[in-house]
Order: sequence, then C-alpha cells, then structure tokens
Amino acid sequence: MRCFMVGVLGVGGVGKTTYIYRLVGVPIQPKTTLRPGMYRTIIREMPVCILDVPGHRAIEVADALARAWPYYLDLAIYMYDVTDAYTLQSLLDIEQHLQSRIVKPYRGCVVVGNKVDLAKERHTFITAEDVAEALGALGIFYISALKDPYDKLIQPLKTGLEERHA
Ligand SMILES: Nc1nc2c(ncn2[C@@H]2O[C@H](COP(=O)(O)OP(=O)(O)OP(=O)(O)O)[C@@H](O)[C@H]2O)c(=O)[nH]1
Ligand SMILES: [Mg+2]
Repeated sequence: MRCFMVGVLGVGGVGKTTYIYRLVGVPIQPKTTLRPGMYRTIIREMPVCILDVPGHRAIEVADALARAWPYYLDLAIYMYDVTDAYTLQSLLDIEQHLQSRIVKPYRGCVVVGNKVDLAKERHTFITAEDVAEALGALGIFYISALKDPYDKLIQPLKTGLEERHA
C-alpha cells in the first residue's frame, strides 16, 4: 500500500522533530536537524511517511523540501510556536516560496501551534486563524509536542487522512 506522505514544515526550533519523534515513538529529544529524515508509522491501518526537513529560515525550509521530496505531499503540517509571532508569519513565507515553484506541493495542509505548555509562563498565546485562512488550511491544532498524549498529537494527521477519503 502506498504511504500517505506528510511533510512537517516550519522555521527552525518550532518543534518539528520533537513532534515527529513523538508520533513514531522515538524516545529521545532531538538536536537541530541537519539533513532530511523520513519516518514511517501506521495510523488507522494506513502507512504514513513523515518527512522532516532542515532549515532555519523560511527559504531554507522551502529549498530543503524541494530537494528532499520534489513530489506531491498528501499533507503539509505547517508548525509554529504559539509564543513566537515570527514563526507564525514565517508559514506564509514558506508557502510563498513553495508556490513560486509553480506546482502546488501538497493536497491539503493543516496549521499546528506548538509549545502551548509555554504559553502561560510567557504570557503569550498567538492564534493562527488569519494565517490558516490564508493558507486554506483544513484545520488548526494547538499542542505541546513534548507533553501532550499521543492521541492528541495525531489529530492533525487524522484530519488529513479523513480529507483524503472525502
Ligand atoms: N516546552 C516545549 N518545548 C518544546 C516543545 N516542542 C519542542 N520543544 C523544544 O524546542 C526545541 C526545538 O525542538 P526541535 O524539535 O528540535 O525543533 P525543530 O523545529 O525540529 O528545529 P530544527 O531542527 O532546529 O529546525 C527543543 O529544545 C525542544 O525540546 C513543546 O511542545 N514544549
Ligand atoms: Mg528538527
């Protein structure tokens, strides 16, 4: 059976690799991602392949995706840090860099606000409605990749899988 292809996209440090490690059950905390990684798991009996890309700034992330996976993604997970407005705005920059390559790189996308566990102590919780609308996202999810249970973390993927059957 073909893998349901997912790419996790966002600028450096938002928690992409931490999130992917939780999804696939790698029990360590990651260091900065220096090269692309592909991880495999099964959700609702469907093989799911999750691509992790390196890159600090938006253009680097877009370039890294284009080099690592120049094919179609079933789902792009756009991730930002809910305590850092720059990381949210950067999602639009990543999208713009991807769109400028002409071919739409994914079938659907969702927006994930990560690090909600830090929102209280930092007195900041940046929500993503406007950006999600601009991206045409299927949904917005707020998570702590570090602390939330697995069942919560897979919700964005389930939404992507459901859309596929719609
Ligand atoms: N408090 C908190 N920290 C988090 C969370 N998710 C990730 N982090 C921390 O944020 C830092 C960066 O996480 P990574 O998963 O490496 O982020 P990344 O987006 O893969 O970053 P690069 O690979 O460097 O581009 C690490 O110190 C993580 O432990 C979260 O939900 N809550
Ligand atoms: Mg990483």
